[in-house]
Amino acid sequence: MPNKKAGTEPADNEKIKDLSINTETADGQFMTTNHGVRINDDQNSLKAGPRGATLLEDFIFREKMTHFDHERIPERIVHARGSAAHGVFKLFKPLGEFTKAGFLNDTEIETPVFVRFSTVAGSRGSSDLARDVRGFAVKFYTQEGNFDLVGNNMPVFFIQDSIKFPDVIHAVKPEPHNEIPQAASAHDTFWDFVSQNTESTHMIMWAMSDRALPRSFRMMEGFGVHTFRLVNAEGVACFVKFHWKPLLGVHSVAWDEAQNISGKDADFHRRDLYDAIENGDFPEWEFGVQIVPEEDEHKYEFDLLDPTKLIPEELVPVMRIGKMTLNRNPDNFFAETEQVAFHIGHIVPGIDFTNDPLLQGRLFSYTDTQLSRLGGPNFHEIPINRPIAPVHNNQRDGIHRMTINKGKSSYNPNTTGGGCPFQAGKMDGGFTSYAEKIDANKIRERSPSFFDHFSQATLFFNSQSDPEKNHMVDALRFELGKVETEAIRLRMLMVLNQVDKGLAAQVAYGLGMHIPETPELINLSIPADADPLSYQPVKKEGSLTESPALSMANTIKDSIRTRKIAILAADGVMEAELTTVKNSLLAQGAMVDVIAPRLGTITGATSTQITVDKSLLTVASVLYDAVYVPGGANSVATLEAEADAIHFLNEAYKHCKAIAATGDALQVLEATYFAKKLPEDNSDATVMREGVIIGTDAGNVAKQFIAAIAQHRFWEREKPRKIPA
Ligand code: HDD
Repeated sequence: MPNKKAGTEPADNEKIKDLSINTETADGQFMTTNHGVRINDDQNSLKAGPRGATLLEDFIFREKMTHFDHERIPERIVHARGSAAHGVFKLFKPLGEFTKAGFLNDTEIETPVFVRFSTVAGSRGSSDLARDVRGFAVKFYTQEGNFDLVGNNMPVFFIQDSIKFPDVIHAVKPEPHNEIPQAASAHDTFWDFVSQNTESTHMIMWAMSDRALPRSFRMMEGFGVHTFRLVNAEGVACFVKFHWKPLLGVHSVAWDEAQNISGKDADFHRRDLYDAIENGDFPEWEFGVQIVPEEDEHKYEFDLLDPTKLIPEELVPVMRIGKMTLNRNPDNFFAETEQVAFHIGHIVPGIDFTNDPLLQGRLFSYTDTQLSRLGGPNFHEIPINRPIAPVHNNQRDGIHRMTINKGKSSYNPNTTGGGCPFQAGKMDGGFTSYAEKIDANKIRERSPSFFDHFSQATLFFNSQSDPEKNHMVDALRFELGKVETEAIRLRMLMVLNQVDKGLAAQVAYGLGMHIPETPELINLSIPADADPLSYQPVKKEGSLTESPALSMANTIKDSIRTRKIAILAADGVMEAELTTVKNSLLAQGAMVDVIAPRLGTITGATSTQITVDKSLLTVASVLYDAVYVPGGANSVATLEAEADAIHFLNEAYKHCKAIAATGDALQVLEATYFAKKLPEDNSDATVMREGVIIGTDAGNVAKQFIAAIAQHRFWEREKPRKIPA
């Protein structure tokens, strides 16, 4: 079946619908057993008299209960907590020079996609806001079969060889004796592992950065991590790294905020994705590639096959070639989000693997895990996993087989089935592996080109803005502060000292510790009898000391689309001010909630009834990007005396969000802890300082407020003007 052409209704994996039943439109249908027998009462079990024992004969009860008892399947061993959406991928720059993959050549087709975002360490029911890597897995249903890009929101990984994967995951998961802590790396076993496994150092820098606390899945970058290969129609190959660039920019929340959100709304990211799609604010990413010609394989001071290294965008720019739009929420969480099975080995002709030892091991793990998670070898028949390309082969039977293969031929070669299915030659689009030349000894060893564990960790740290660096220091103080074994903390300080002496010193200060005078180089990959210095990277031409692309401070900050803004109001609010600011925000695509001490409506100063969206009790400032307080004597008096409203504002200030007030609402701000940090100029002019906007002209305030929200956060006020909240 061809992919849908642009201009028709959103492309879709139509086969998903084959078995679907819409409970909302199944009007007039009788309730039945799973075998089609109409049920006349499913609320009372069959009993020996109204007060008697339940009878074993009750097949209606037994069937309902048995199905229920088996409703849960094992959660994913990692990435258990996830949220997903359907969408489309549209190419705008054909890549024929580099790959023959059809979906990367034809700008006319819309390729359906299904994307699942996730955290890594937590269980299915854990909070979205854990400090963690985020999974970013994309299934492209291309005409030539499914291509799964199973990536993360960070471009590197903790380990270089997948044989270590069980170790790093055991270390980060809750400790086995007491199953504590949930969805958190801040504990002994994780840092014990990391401090002895210095190849993790670069990834640790990312995990301790704000990237680990996304504001939204819609505001995260995605990375394929490994270096893959592209192969063109002539059989010429090049190396490639895949990127997703969010059109809303890359934004994060503060750590204190993240912890609060986990309590106030553990589904914050899931809800955000779902709501945005329901509102028609379809999340969008551009798809990018970094191409490295084969002959440049050894040009860089890092090894392209080493998954703990990135290719700085300043060295190899990201070429944007297409756009992905997520435009439909799943109909059923279990059927789609839970049962989707991604696999790094699902590739299509024109894309191929490299010898990255992390990638190679993943090729085994993904099918293996689905066998136990989804119960057998036929998980490709689950609707969400079915390709839109036709499937014909001689695989048969097994648990949960859905396909009914007709005829007697299930082997190749055959004449009983007319020789079908035929193997596809090269001209028919048959997949052929890239003919890489291999001539090697079998060994269990790491290439010395993988031994530099610190240069890019330092590059990442150096590339951050001051607030981002401060957050990393705080994150490390927090995480290591939770580590109970002093020797582990000490070892980590020695590791950090090799990344940046200032960073290590600041973390050490927070921990009340000293870094040993002569830190040893801990690097278990280097042979024990070798001189560590002999494994330091040789600086090559073009080596960088900073990569601005790595800092979120340099992200796009030009829009407030889909940002959530709170308006605090009570009876007596000045409707004109509220409406002016609210309408200006809505016109820019923001989402606005009027929040009052109670639900229902409030009565404005000129008696208008204003609908209240949320009560102060059910929300918190951590669930919003900015807050505005309109004037009006009674409203101001109520809010001034309302502890939850003052707390709301204090928290918004503490988390560096934009805050606006018009007219006499300045009085409400004066009841906060940050009052004395407000601009002194109290004249009619609209004043904006570090994201706090005060003025009498609601139109002017709205304009400046919008500019401030687009900046996302005013991190520069965080350290010098810290307040309690
Ligand atoms: Fe993995 C799931 C991403 C290394 C083994 N992985 C999984 C998911 C993502 C990633 C996004 C969730 C897919 C979904 O939403 O269903 N994994 C990565 C990245 C890695 C990585 C970016 C490094 C570059 N993974 C990795 C290694 C192994 C695994 C080295 C084992 C050798 N990953 C798995 C798994 C999972 C998985 C156990 C659990 C559930 C699943 O596969 O379907 O097989």
